[in-house]
Amino acid sequence: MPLLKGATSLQRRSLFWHFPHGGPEEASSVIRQGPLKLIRFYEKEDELYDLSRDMGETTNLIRQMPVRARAMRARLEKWLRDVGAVLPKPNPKYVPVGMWQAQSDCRIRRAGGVLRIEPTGNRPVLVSRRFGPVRGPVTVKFRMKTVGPGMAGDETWLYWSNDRQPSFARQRRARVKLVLDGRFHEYSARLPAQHGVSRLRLDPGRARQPIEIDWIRVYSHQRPGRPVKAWEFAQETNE
Ligand SMILES: [Ca+2]
Repeated sequence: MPLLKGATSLQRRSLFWHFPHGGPEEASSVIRQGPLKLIRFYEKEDELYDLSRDMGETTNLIRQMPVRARAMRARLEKWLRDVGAVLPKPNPKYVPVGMWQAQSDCRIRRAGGVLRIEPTGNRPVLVSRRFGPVRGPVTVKFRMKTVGPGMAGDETWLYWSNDRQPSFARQRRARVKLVLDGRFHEYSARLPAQHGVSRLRLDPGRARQPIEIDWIRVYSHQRPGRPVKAWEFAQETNE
């Protein structure tokens, strides 16, 4: 606790954690100041929570409180330097694409504002990286284009997992019937996620031609209207 012996008595007391493990995806460092908890992830955007109102860490305040978040991030960086923390090394083979990864039978990339899934086998599967948990039930909407009849399976499966149930299993999935006309359509799936959602898996269906996803948005039934999580695939750059 290097802070406790410091003479900066006017400085707000901070607590720190550092988790350099679990792969670059999960590695994080944490600073807590009063009710505020900032999580610095090493391969995705920081998250900020007010634990006095949000013990479940469902509402990321990083955009509402940018000044405070920057100050906490700077304080955390200083602490990591002071203690000589070992930081996770980026894996050069790991190329995040809008926070989604190909898990099997496909390659994915961003192109022209969409996530393009190029099947390399019969059962393409992609998974999101972990995100701040969203309380269930949720509705996931996505805009997707698949190829014509005869060329693709006519259903997509959406799986969810959470910290209590980290694996993807048949008990935690929803089926979406597809329109196979080679055009974009909006689809919607209700996930009765009792213990929340912190990761998604999408099995877009059997296809020999590329499938395109324009966006994926997650809506909490507790706060309908605006998505609580969204991937727009708008930028060509990696995260
Ligand atoms: Ca898009």
